[in-house]
Parts: sequence; structure tokens; C-alpha cells
Amino acid sequence: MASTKTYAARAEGYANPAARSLLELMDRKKTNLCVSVDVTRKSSLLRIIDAVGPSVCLVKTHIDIIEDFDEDLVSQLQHLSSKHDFLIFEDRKFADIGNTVALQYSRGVHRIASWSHITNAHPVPGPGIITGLASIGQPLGRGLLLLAEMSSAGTLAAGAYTSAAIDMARAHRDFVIGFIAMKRFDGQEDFLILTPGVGLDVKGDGMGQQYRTPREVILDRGCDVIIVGRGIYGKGEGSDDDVIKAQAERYREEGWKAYLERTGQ
Ligand code: 5IU
Repeated sequence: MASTKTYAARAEGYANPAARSLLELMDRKKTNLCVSVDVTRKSSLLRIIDAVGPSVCLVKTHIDIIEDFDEDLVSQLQHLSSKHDFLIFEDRKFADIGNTVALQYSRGVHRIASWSHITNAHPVPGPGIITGLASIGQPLGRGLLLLAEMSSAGTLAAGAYTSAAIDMARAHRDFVIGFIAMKRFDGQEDFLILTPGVGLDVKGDGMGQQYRTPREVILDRGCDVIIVGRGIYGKGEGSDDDVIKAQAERYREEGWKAYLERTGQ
């Protein structure tokens, strides 16, 4: 059972370098926290990432909302990734045919594949989306997550759609390392489950987001990584650094405690 095995023990079962690195660093750094930073300025993005860096295994970006994106942002992001020992997850949610997503992943101004260790895709186009992204990402050692479920109210990613997403992942285990999902699914294979919609203080955001606690997500539902955004960085371009640091540690501790309990440590 993947849910009761330690992250370190599971790392050995992955051939994909991004999955393996992520599980190893979660174990080394004692964190299953991914901070999602949805701000619109380069300086805010880098400031928040530097503040949460010591507490996280993964930083999730939406690079297309940055108004002053430039090449230097990528260099600084990579510098912070080495400085604090975390991986980068561009939450791009690709959703087109294979040929198009290969171009979106590798080209344009953002050149996502060149710096993002992990990205994600909607299974809606069918397996060609995996083939297209793998043609770019696999030679670079990148990993892909499929959106099997979403945290938002009324999501269509449920039932037969979710089952079909799992089947698509099973057929491409060398590149698909797991899912964005709300729970662990039964099955023989070990997949990583990364879960957004995590908050300790509020239940929603008035725009469909639904929050559960780190304990519900990691212990009760068997997920691996909690993805937390506004619960940590606050509103707009972000709270003060000391507040952000304290919130990141608060979520890291909650997530890690739930993992220790789940794995009987
Ligand atoms: N996100 C979700 N739900 C999903 C998926 C992605 O919230 O099902 I797929 C993203 C959106 C945002 C972050 O970037 O995760 C959550 O941010 P907050 O913790 O601020 O709600």
C-alpha cells in the first residue's frame, strides 16, 4: 500500500527522475508542502518563494500571470530551487492535441520544459497529449501529472472521466508520475497524489474553491503532497515575509504530522 509506505521507500520504485527526486527530498527535508504562488509581479513571486523555500518540497507557479516575465526570472527561480532544495511545478494544465502541447511546453516566451521539473495536463484530449508532452519532457527527465479530479465545486472531472485518466496514466508510467486528485485511488501501481484545495482557516473562496485540512488530505484520503496558496501567502501580492514564513511552517508541520501518523512513524 503506497499510503503506508514512507516517501523514501517509494522513491526507489520510480524510474522517472523528477518523481524520484521529489520523494527523496520530501524525506530529506521533512516536508510534503507545495506552495502555490499566484501573484502577478516577478519581485513578489521571488520574494514569496525565498520566504517559503525552507519549508517546501515543491513550488507551484502560473508563469503566464506574471506581467514582467523575463529570462532573469527563470535564472532566479532556478537559483532559489538550488538554494532551498525544492523542485518547480508549472501548473500549466495543458489541454490540446499532442503536436500543439509539445510546442506550448518547449517554445514561446516561457519555454516551460527548460526549467519546470513537473507540469500537468488535462486528459480530455486523450493519450496523444501524453505522447506530445513526453516527446519534449522525457529526454529532460521531467514528470507529468494528469488532472484526474479538481478541488472546485461542480467539477466535471469525476466518475468515468477520473477512471479513464487513471488508465491513461497506467499506460505511460515512465513519464506520468501521478495525479492532481482529491484522494488516493486503489491500485497496484504507486502514483503520486498532489492535492490542491487545502486551508486551515477558511472553507472556500466564494469562487468555487473548496478547502480541506492537511490532516483530512494526507491522513484520511492518503494523498502525498498538499498544495497551499492563499492560506500561506495571503492576498494580492502577498503578506509580509515573517507572516508568510510562519504560515508555511504551520502548514508544513500539519502536513508532516499527518504523514507520520499515516505511516506509523
Ligand atoms: N488548483 C486548484 N484546484 C485544482 C487544480 C488547481 O485550486 O483542482 I487542477 C490550483 C489553483 C491555485 C492553487 O493555483 O491550486 C490553489 O490556490 P489557493 O490555495 O490559493 O486556493
